[in-house]
Amino acid sequence: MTARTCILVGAGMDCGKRRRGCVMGPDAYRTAGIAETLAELGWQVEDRGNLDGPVWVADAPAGRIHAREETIAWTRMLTDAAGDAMKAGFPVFMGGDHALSLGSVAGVAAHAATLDRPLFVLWLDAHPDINTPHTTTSGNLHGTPIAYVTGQPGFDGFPPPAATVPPENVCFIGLRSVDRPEREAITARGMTAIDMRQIDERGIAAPLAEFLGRVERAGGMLHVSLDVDFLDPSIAPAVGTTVPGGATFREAHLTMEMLHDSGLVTSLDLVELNPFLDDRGRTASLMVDLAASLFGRSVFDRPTHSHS
Ligand code: HAR
Ligand code: MN
Ligand code: MN
Ligand code: MN
Repeated sequence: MTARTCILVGAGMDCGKRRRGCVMGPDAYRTAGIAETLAELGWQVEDRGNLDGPVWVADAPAGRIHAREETIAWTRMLTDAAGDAMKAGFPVFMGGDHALSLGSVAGVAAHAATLDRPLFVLWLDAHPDINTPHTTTSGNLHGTPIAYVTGQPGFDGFPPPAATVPPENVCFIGLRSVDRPEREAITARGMTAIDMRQIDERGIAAPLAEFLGRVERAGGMLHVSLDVDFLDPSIAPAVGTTVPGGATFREAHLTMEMLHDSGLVTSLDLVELNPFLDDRGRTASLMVDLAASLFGRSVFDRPTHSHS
């Protein structure tokens, strides 16, 4: 059997918010050994290097949305790169801040549409990132990718996504910082939202297994977007938007292990790592270890598809 191919795509996008440093993310993952780690797990690894972001583009006129033009340029580039990478294997988008998911998910959705398969998105994050350019109070576009990829209005000037993700195919896990318009959008659109209280009460495995069962019954593809702030800041300090009360080390690994066993995941974002804020590389290393769990690292072999 030939090894499956994992495509590393570096995208040091740093314009989705004001605080800088995510530009260093892709190289921090490489320094933490992401390619070697996945290769040891039996994957063929192809590192496509870092996308050349746009040369800085001025917003004219400067508006309340931060770096709108630069984000539009990155979104076009990432949409194309994601479509290409999906044809070649299992892409890992190494960010970069979460605004990269406007493009990564749009490109993955377009690819799924060509295969006539439904796309599901698992959003592992303290935040649902479902503001639109109209509802955002910060003006930071890293808080908007879910609105863009589900086809919400307000993204004037952005390329209209070739295919959108049905809102009911999105599952958030780890929520603990949600703006009022975001809460209203989640409820109105019937999206699955597992907040930290539910994880406290039910554990993380039960709600995740329910969602994976839905993906499987639909014959879906699954894109996973892992924001560093999904994790508790005590284990993952290298992010500009820490929120206390996040996923523990074992909750995060169990999530990745179950995702591996499901066999459903077809693409992954690793986003919001800001190496400038890290403590001797521990957050970068933890993110690589979590990717390893998703790509098959386990203490003992287990039967796959354990959720069904
Ligand atoms: N909801 C807030 C806003 O729109 C904060 C968004 C922060 N997002 C991230 N990524 N850090 O999840 O500005
Ligand atoms: Mn996010
Ligand atoms: Mn977040
Ligand atoms: Mn199964």
